[in-house]
Amino acid sequence: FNPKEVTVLYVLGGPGAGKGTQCANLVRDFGFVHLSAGDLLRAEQERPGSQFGELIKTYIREGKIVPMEVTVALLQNAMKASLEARKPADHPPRFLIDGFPRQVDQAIKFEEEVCPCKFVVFFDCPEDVMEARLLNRGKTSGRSDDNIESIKKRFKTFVNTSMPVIDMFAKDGKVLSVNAAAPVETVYSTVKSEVARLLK
Ligand code: UP5
Ligand code: MG
Repeated sequence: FNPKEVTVLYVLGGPGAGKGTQCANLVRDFGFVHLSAGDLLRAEQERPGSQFGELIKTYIREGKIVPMEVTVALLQNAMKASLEARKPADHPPRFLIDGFPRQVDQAIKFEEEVCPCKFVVFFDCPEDVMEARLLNRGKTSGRSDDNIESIKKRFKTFVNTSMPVIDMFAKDGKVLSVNAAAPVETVYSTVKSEVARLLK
């Protein structure tokens, strides 16, 4: 596909910052297609015959970043499939890439070889708030990484490896930073008005 004809936003933030929750709101109001890299990896892990199933399982439980060849291919396939399924009357193609890129080299590869982003939405949230949310979600989520051991590892990876991605885009003035510790509706009212403004 032609990158000039699609709009991509990266939705970033620590584990449990509320990326998925806020993406659902943006889908409803702006007609984005939501692609969560974590969801795509979990689906690939479950897919019978996947050669990456075991690898993904281990990386997710350990809070480590899956080699980008796997993630970029899953994202690219999902973008292509979504574009092929479009009807002419649909919204112009807009994607929320949720939870990716998580490492500077991934960002550079995606920007150069797939599609540069228009801007980054960064959900900024203190660790104690994220930890409480994830432990609470863990009671029902069935996610293998919603336990205190995995959560601590995810936080470490976020600080050491993923924050530099946000810092890199911030140097180019491409980051919309939102306080994600507030209630869902408060966070979203800021996101909604700022995204509407920045999409223009
Ligand atoms: N909640 C949300 N917002 C709230 C608010 N404002 N107030 C109160 N509660 C709020 O929310 C988490 C929980 O908090 C929910 O219960 C929600 O109701 C509540 P959610 O919207 O799910 O937060 P999100 O930021 O999406 O959290 P998630 O756990 O999905 O973030 P992660 O970044 O940890 O998970 P992801 O699925 O992106 O990745 C998982 C793993 O996959 C990674 O650790 C890694 O191993 C692997 N991965 C890669 O290797 N590469 C990738 O590119 C992507 C993932
Ligand atoms: Mg999520």
